[in-house]
This record gives sequence, structure tokens and C-alpha cells, in this order.
Amino acid sequence: MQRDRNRSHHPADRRPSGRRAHHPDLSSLLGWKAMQAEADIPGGEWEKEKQWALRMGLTAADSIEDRAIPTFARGELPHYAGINTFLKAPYAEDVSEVGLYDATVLGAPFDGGTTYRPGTRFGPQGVRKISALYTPYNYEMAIDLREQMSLCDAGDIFTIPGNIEKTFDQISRAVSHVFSSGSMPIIIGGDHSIGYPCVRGIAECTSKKIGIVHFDRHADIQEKDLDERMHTTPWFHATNMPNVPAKNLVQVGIGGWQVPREAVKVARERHTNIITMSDMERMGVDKTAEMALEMAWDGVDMVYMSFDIDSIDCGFVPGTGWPEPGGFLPREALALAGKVAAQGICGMELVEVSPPYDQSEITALMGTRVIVDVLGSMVSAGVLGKHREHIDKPVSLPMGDYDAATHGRRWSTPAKRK
Ligand SMILES: [Mn+2]
Repeated sequence: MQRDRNRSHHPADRRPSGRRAHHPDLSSLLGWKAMQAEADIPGGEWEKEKQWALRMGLTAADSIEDRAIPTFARGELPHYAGINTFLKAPYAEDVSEVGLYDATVLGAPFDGGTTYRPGTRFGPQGVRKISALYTPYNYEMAIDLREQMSLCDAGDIFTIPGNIEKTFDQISRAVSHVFSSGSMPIIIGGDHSIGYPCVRGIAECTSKKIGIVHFDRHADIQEKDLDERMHTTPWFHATNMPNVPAKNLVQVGIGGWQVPREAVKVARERHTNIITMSDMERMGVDKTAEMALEMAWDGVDMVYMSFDIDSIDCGFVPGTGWPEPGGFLPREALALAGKVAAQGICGMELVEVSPPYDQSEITALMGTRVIVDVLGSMVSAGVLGKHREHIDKPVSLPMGDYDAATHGRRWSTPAKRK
């Protein structure tokens, strides 16, 4: 019978004194250490958020015993409710305010560079939606993003469907604005064509050199594809910029049957660094990260991270533009991204999440994990914001001359009923 099968027949378990004869020393486990470390994380921001929610969303009905619950859902809870920004971070509707935050999430909803499956224009919204599942606390890292950093979501860049060059200009402009403010840009794509304008947006704000760690199954470094710049071409154009040396481009996870020979030729000619999936498997995660960091940081001042979700085995990320089996296991990818981030990055992009091809939002969830793990790792290592000292050519972009004092706040103006 079911019950009997589950009952232990070990003699130790039948002793009345206890279930185990020898209790293992749990204090050697990371789990034990993390449990103790949680006590040292402050909780003041969470208390403040609850107070804020009551002010924004009214106090709750009398029958609600927990008086921290508001009438209208505001802030983190409940996870299924609300109007989602990434991780329910404040929406920086006025982008002149992004500089007030350590990091800024911005969407680049564009799939005009796609050469197979489209749909990544819905990537930013897909990632935002499932990101609501997360709390800002990570048990194993013993960090709480809400307490230890500030984050905003600036919404999406106005991309131009069907026009890749105009879209590139918009993306570079948006990224350069965020980067110049000192806030670290986290760009959610979008297909991988956005890699070029994202790096360009950063590169034009500094005279310093930038290395790139690129996680992908694909090399993405040919000059053109189907006669245009596409999602297979970002690194050719990025490494044409004088302060983005090709020798500091490290491409991790490359392999399989979808790497065009034109790309390999360019990689060979420009002396980029390719670490294949098999290399990673042979060396292990730690050695791979160490080698990638050594090459990316060699003689540069900042490193940018480009994470293509298709670097992970397509069994885990079906919602992507060019699925390829044989990729990273999720825990390998997260460990690698975390280790690269711990050295400090000046910005990152997460690309190729295509919600129309996704199942149960698992691809978007994986993308969310990459971003929060990167932030957690940076907070843990104390490197968030370290790149700021290298912003020596910040841009200052004009805003429109709309004056809220005389015009009110668009059609939702609270001044009076029409
Ligand atoms: Mn790819």
C-alpha cells in the first residue's frame, strides 16, 4: 500500500529519540550560510513600499486583517496583478529622470532584422509580464535588489517597423541618453540586430575602449545577410567603431549548424575570440568565465554584455528566432552571466525572446532570470555604477517644449472634467 511504501524501514528512524542518528553539519552548506546572511539585509525599502502603496492605493476594506494591503494593487503584490514594468520597477515616463536610478530597463521592440522566425518585437512586453513573478530577493546570493540598488523602467524605444536603419538611429539615441545619465542601460530586444546600435549608443559617449562578452549559438559577425544589416551582423558593425576592438569581442557558446561561413571568415580575419559550447563543457563554467573575462577586459576600460537567449538549449527556450539544440543548460548560462557581471559591465542587452513562439512564458522567464541574476551578481560584488567614471563624452539631447504647467498632463489631465 502507498503508505507502507513511504514509511522508512531504517532502524534509526524507529528510535523514539529522533529520526537520525548522526545530524550532518549543515553550517558547511551554502544554504545555511545564505539563511544566516538574510538577517543582515536591510528591509527599510520594503516597509517604505508598503506605506507608499497605502497612500497610492487607499487602505483596505475593514475585513482585511493585514493592514499593509491596499485597496488598489500597487507595487510588488499580488504578483498576478498590476500594470507591469520590469520587476514592477517605477516607470520613468519622463526619461529625463533615468539618471536618478542605478540601472534603467528599456525595451527595443524590433524584429525587422530577423531572418527566420519573427515576434521579438513582443519581447520587451513578454519579459516585463513574466518578470512580475519575481521578488527582488535572491536567497542564494543573499541580496535584495529593492534594498540595495535602484531600478526604473523607461518603457520602449519608438522603433520604426520595416526600417532597420532608422530604428538603429532611434536605439543608439535612446541608449546614449540613458548611458550619459550614469544609469546602466539594460536593453530588452528585439532581435539581435539591436546589438550594433546599442553598443554604438554607449561607444559615442566615451573616448574609452569597450570589450564585449557575447553569449550565443551564432557568431553574428558577417557584414550583411540577405543584402542588409540583419540580426546576423551586429558585431561586424560594432567592431568597426574605433573604440570597440574586435580582439575584445568574446563569443561564448558558439556552435551547431547555424553559423554561416562568412561569419567565421570575419571572426578569423578580425581575431575575435570564440569559445564553443564544447570548449565550455570541457573547461567548466569557472574556467570559461575566467578566460572570457581575461580576453574581453584585455586593454579596455568597460565591458558590455550581449545575451542571446538562444545560447541556451532550445528545449528550454522554444520562444526564440533561431532555435538550436545543444546549447547551455540554464544553470550554466546563469552562472556564466553572473560571473561575467561580477567583474562589472557598462550595460547589457537581452535579445531574441519571441513570445509568439513561446510556451508557458518559459523563454521570457529565462530572459528575466538572466537580467536579475546579472543585477544580483553586480550588487553582490559591489560593481554597479563602476563604469560611470569612463563617461567622458555624455550626450545631451533636446526634449520637446511641452509645458505641463500650461498644457496640463495629456488627455488624462486631472485638472477638471471636460
Ligand atoms: Mn543567436
